[in-house]
Amino acid sequence: MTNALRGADIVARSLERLGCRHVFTLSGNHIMSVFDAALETRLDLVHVRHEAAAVHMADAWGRLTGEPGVAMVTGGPGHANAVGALFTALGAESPMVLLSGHAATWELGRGGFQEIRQADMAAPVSKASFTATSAATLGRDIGEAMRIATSGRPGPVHLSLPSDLLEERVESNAIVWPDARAASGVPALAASIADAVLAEIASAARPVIFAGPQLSNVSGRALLARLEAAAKVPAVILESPRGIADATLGAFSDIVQRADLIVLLGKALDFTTRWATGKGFDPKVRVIAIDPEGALVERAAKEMDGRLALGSIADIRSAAETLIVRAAATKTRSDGWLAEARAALDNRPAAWASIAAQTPGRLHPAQVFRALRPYVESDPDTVLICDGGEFAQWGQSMLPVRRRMINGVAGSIGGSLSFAIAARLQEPKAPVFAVLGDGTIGFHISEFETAVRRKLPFVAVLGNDALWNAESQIQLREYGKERMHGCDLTPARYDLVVAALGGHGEHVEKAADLPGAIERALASGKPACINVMIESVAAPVIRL
Ligand SMILES: Cc1ncc(C[n+]2csc(CCOP(=O)(O)OP(=O)(O)O)c2C)c(N)n1
Ligand SMILES: [Mg+2]
Repeated sequence: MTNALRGADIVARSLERLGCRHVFTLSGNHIMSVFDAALETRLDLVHVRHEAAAVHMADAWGRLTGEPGVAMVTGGPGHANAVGALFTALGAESPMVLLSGHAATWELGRGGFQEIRQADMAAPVSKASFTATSAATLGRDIGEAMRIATSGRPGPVHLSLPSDLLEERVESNAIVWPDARAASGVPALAASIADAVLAEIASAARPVIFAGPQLSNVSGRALLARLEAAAKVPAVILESPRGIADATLGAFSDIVQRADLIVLLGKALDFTTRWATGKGFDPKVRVIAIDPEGALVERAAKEMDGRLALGSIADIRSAAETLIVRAAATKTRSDGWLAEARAALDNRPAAWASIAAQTPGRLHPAQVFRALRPYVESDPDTVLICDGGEFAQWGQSMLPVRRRMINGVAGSIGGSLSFAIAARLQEPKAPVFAVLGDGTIGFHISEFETAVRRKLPFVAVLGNDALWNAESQIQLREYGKERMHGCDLTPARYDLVVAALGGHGEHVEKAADLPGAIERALASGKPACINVMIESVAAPVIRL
């Protein structure tokens, strides 16, 4: 067996062949053979403090680069910890692969160490979830997982790797390496259908385009901007659980209410779109659904009950390109409607420019983000991450950026510190800001140790109101002031925690002190946390 490789070597080398550079991981018995095999490759193991953080990092890598991020965790409890974070990646339509160690095949059904039905467990939060069955085909399995993660609507894929297959030796001529040229299988938008879509747009008075989260990265936004300019149709990404009412979209609800045609470009007709019915919509509004998944086109047809003008299964990016090319040949619309929509999108209440806290020693979130804005705008490549409840939504709507990651359609809080670490691995120079709440920082504060160890600086701007405010606001609204409980926290000094972990900490109670704190945090070259004491105010509402 001279040319034989371990299954673990096949895994590591397949990842390398497929262009993977960083593996976000946390060690464990089932995967130590892959750690060992990685020594013979250029793979960089970024090891973290909780398996969910590894998944969040792979998710962020996928969102930022469009290449599948890779997380690797151990079996049983490691896998269980990782699974929750897949929900976030699924909502964000992020291409990523979770590789989980797994009890040996010969142990299965016999009460093996950390044995659990891992593929079943991850299935509802993955595009595909499966377990490798032979050492020789591990490479093909990894290639297939990567292909599924990136094709059609991108998303997370889980693959479990039984430990005995990782240890098994396979002769080199029996190894099935990944096929990097495997096709995505999702069709392009036919020219005739593109023309039919453009004809519908031409005959509509007030059309809008809703794009899905998969277009929320820099290249997706640029593509959508080109489509908007070519078709003269306002095009927005619905990536927040607040959907059309996300304050990032200003007063766009007013535009949607008047729309007579909605083109869903890879956007599921779901709660974020309010299913295009009810008082926020013209009862006669028609919908076009272009989606990589037939089931979602069918769902749109059913939901719209006769008002689906057209449905087509197609790859979204190539569909947008086809529409741009063919729009050049159709008669141009006047600029009026698009100009109106852009004005609505830019709408921000005038009061935001001067609003200030009423409580001494506390800042209003708007004060925080007015101070942060010049630093965010100092570089076109700045990465902004918004995570948590009310505070972060102020940042989301007040800070214009090209590169941003938010909790996403999943509405799951806690990923931001991991997102920031992955962003810094990808972005060598521009500032990386994570804006988050004091409740949210608790999920993964230990990742500051990862960032310190790996020398990956970013600045976390923490709005500390000693409260899970978003939920507290629900209690206030729904049950009354006297029934608010179970959401209080202490005004803990998270900046001191970060300093103790080797990072840079700042504590701010006055607006005038914020610019200095931001500058010192950036200049420290360390992962930093600015603990800003804020007033508990509700998230910004521009339109309901
Ligand atoms: C994983 C997860 N757990 C719980 C929630 C519910 N939730 C949404 S926002 C929020 C409060 C966040 O508190 P904090 O980070 O302090 O931000 P604040 O609202 O106070 O600004 C909670 C508990 C959620 N969306 N996701
Ligand atoms: Mg809070």
